[in-house]
Amino acid sequence: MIRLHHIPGSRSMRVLWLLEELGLDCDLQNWSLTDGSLRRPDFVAMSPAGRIPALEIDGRAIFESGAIIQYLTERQGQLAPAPGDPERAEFLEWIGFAETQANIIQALNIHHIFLRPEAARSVPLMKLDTKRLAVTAAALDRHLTDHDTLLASGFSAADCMLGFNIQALFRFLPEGDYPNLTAYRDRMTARPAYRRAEERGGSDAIYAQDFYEVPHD
Ligand SMILES: N[C@@H](CCC(=O)N[C@@H](CS)C(=O)NCC(=O)O)C(=O)O
Repeated sequence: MIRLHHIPGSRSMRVLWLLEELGLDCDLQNWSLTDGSLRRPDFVAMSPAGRIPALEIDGRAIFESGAIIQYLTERQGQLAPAPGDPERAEFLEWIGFAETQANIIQALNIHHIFLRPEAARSVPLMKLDTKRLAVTAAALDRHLTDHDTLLASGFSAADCMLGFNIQALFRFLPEGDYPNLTAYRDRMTARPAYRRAEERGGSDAIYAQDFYEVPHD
């Protein structure tokens, strides 16, 4: 039995999408970002920082989405260049890049959505993080000028690592500024496995607005 600890619209979407691409069934256990349950000892025993996702598989629980993605590709021998393959370094780079970008999205989620009261927000930090996110989106957009997928050899689990980012980043950046990234998002979200994951995982539980403008000082 494989069990994914999940919150709709969060990084666990990366894992759910990859499980669907690999044809692996899983049991889903839903959690909440706001009810304090991620700090419960039973959850922290699986994910010590109290973060989603965690994956129960092969008699243990694995935390950190990048580690889970690599574990699953190695276990199944699919959707990743093997060690020694010329594309291996690039695969690992994109796994790390996706998490760098996700951390900026997370900071913006905190500023725009979770931090209360509004007076506690820092407009300079919101501007800075929006600019830092734009740098990562522009880098992806440049890369995707001549790539349909992150790796030249085709779809891989590195694309799944962007599975939470490609939806969330356009809450803070205008789609029109990133035509290649927008087209990539549309290609990836049209994949049957992505659609199955979205249907199973439930609709995003984080955003109440389509777009969040940086407030004025
Ligand atoms: N590097 C971790 C980050 C996990 C993470 O921060 N997940 C968010 C949801 S997308 C979370 O659980 N946040 C709860 C919190 O920050 O308390 C990973 O990739 O698994």
